[in-house]
Amino acid sequence: MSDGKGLRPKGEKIVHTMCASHCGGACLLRVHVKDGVITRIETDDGREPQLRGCLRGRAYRQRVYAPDRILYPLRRVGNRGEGKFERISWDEALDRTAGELKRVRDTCGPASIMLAQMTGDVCTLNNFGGLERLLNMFGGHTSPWGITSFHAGVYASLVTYGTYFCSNTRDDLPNSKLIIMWGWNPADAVNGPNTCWYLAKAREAGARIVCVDPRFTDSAATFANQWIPIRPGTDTAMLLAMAYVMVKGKLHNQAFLDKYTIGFDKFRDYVVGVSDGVPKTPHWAEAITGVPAATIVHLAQDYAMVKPAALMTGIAPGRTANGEQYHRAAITLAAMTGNVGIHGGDAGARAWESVMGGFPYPTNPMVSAIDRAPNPVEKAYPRKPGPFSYREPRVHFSRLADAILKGKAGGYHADFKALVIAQCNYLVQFPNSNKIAEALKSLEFVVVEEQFMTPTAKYADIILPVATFLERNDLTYGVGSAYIGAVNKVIEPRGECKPPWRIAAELAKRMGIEGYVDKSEEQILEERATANGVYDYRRFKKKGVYRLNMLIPYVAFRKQIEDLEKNPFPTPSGKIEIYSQQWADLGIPGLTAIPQYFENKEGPNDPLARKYPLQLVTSHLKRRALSQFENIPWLKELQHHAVMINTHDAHIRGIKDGDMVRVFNDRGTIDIRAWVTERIMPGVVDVPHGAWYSPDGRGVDRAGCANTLTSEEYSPGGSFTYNTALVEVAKAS
Ligand SMILES: Nc1nc2c(c(=O)[nH]1)N[C@H]1C(S)=C(S)[C@@H](COP(=O)(O)OP(=O)(O)OC[C@H]3O[C@@H](n4cnc5c(=O)[nH]c(N)nc54)[C@H](O)[C@@H]3O)O[C@H]1N2
Ligand SMILES: Nc1nc2c(c(=O)[nH]1)N[C@H]1C(S)=C(S)[C@@H](COP(=O)(O)OP(=O)(O)OC[C@H]3O[C@@H](n4cnc5c(=O)[nH]c(N)nc54)[C@H](O)[C@@H]3O)O[C@H]1N2
Ligand code: SF4
Ligand SMILES: [Mo]
Repeated sequence: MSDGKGLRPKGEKIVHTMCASHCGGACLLRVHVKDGVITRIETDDGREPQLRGCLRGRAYRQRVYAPDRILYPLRRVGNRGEGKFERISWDEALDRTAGELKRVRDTCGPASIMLAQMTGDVCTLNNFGGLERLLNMFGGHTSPWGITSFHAGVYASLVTYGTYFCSNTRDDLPNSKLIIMWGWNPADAVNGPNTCWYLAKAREAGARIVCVDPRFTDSAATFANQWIPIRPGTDTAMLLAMAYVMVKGKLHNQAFLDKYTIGFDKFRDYVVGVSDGVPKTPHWAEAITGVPAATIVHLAQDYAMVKPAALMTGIAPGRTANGEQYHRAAITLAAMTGNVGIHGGDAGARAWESVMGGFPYPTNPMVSAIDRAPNPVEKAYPRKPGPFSYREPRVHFSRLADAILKGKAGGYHADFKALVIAQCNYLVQFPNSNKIAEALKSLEFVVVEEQFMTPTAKYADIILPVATFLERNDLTYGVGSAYIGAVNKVIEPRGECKPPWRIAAELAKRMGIEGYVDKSEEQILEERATANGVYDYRRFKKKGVYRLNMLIPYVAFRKQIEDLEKNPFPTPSGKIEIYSQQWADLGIPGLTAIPQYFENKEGPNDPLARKYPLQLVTSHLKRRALSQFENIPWLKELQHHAVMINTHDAHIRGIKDGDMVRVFNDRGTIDIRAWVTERIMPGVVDVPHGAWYSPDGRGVDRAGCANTLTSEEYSPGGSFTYNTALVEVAKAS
């Protein structure tokens, strides 16, 4: 029955809200509610471009009413990981949590309390910061460092451009004549709400679209004229060879480089081999990347000569062992071709959320409050030098398990006793799940804020039940698009669930913290919204969205390019730093002053490749958002969780499409279905991450969780290396 013209069952109302799911799409949801129950979910059907929700958002009803939803506070009664819990009251759960944290703080010191907090939903209030502030006011804690998604992208952008607000809005894509989707797959891994819409428009307008990716992705299948498969972790080599072609053919934009950049001469010397005797020729790159030299030459020529051109670099190639070099090399090419700061161009830098460049978007009030409640554990330490600045002592997020297991004996600054986990499926989403499971078993106290009995939650002593975004108020924003979304409470929280910020506020009371919050939720949100340009808050809440008034697409660095004198780049030199003195000064091996290629450990030339000959990538799956939605039946029907393996690699291992196979290395073994296909290049396999780790007691993860196989090594700059790992695949016995 249509709902639009009042044709809806009696007593049913439609509430507009913005989907705040972790994919970052921020689409409009029109939620039908009858008698306090969600009956169905539709999406935007208004004017184009619509903020049209995907199947995950439209299936959110199943997430809210899922049978495995955690509705009450729980206390563990079985062993850690066993999943046996009993219901307790909020009073008991909060008292126990506050009591245990106090005990650890008073007996072992606040540094023994670790916080593992992630995104949950892309929201302003119920997001990062709430617990950080709480624990800071409590006496401090150990914070992790490292951004799971785009650490390399952010760091490279900060060093080279002085900011990570580097992207044009997506509505600028149709102005491009050439779009290079480099490890960028917005048709699967949502990258802003209307990205594919604008890619389609660009294609209709005649743009040539090329995809550089080990996989023939849905983005490639839908939009690309050409697919260039490349070995994971070798992108820098191909980018350098493209620079070589441009330099040798004098195709680069020297005037642009002279005016807006520093250090191109040193980069050129490295590229042509003056400084190290190795010219970075297309043949040199072919041997490393697997991309034919002629293909590299053609792409370099096209990128240099077709104007304007957008090098849309994804962040996945940055999640590799030397990921920051890839981002720096890509930015350098964008400068060499003069595509920075113009319509239809792109600065070649990317950090998933930072495409909001230049737009006000509502930051978490708690985060801004953190500066007013600094972490006492970190107070005595100086800020780290360089643009990625934080205070020690911290532990890289991928090493929390190692730190928990080894403590001071392993050179860490404390022995860790308690872990607070919030909006995070730590065991599933972080590298080396088997080791994380071991670490979680060893702790004295683990509290988890959850909506579901995830593998991580099974290791909790106390589980605090969290309301979904359909059961609470908040603000959200679209990646790469100029609007702010109202997250409206559509129904009352189920059971005894509470929004995360409420849980933090109630914990504060039990922990003896005063002044944690001094405003109502509504006050906080209205203030944030109006401070970000929403002039009619009531109307905004009703419509669910506030579109910022933009007459033309936003172009990052337009001001710098139009008038550099008045608007220098926010770098030390005021220019784009192809040569970075900041990195030279840090003296960290791998963070070189100019972009350089380094061969990754766990790459095809590693001796380990004799034992584990296949390179693993771990993509973001269309039907999940990270590990969320994994338990939703409607979505499970849409897509198998399977390892993509090339027909040739499968054939020599006797594997047929649909077979159960074992993917393994020294870190672990998973059972998973095989997807035998030409859509992935030989030598590479893809296990999409997010399956709920489920070890069988004999060392085999039956769920096929990618992080059972990934490495806790991080790149020189601190990027996670989810896409650098070697594995072997065999038929499951
Ligand atoms: N549906 C859906 N959308 C999402 C998410 C989700 O889980 N599901 N997650 C959201 C989040 S939090 C984030 S951070 C973003 C992540 O977005 P991305 O990081 O862009 O997503 P990925 O799928 O990891 O990678 C994109 C492509 O890079 C390729 N790739 C991997 N390694 C390499 C490499 O070394 N070189 C090259 N050239 N290509 C490589 C993969 O094959 C893949 O096709 O997506 C967001 N959107
Ligand atoms: N191998 C591999 N691993 C990866 C990646 C990869 O590319 N490869 N990508 C990484 C990236 S980019 C990211 S961002 C991280 C994400 O890592 P996580 O943020 O840990 O991943 P999520 O699956 O979103 O887990 C959030 C959990 O919090 C719970 N939760 C608690 N409170 C809330 C709430 O208020 N709202 C919601 N919606 N959920 C809540 C959810 O039920 C869910 O279990 O994973 C990283 N892991
Ligand atoms: S694309 Fe993301 S934000 Fe949009 S409806 Fe789907 S899950 Fe929600
Ligand atoms: Mo992410």
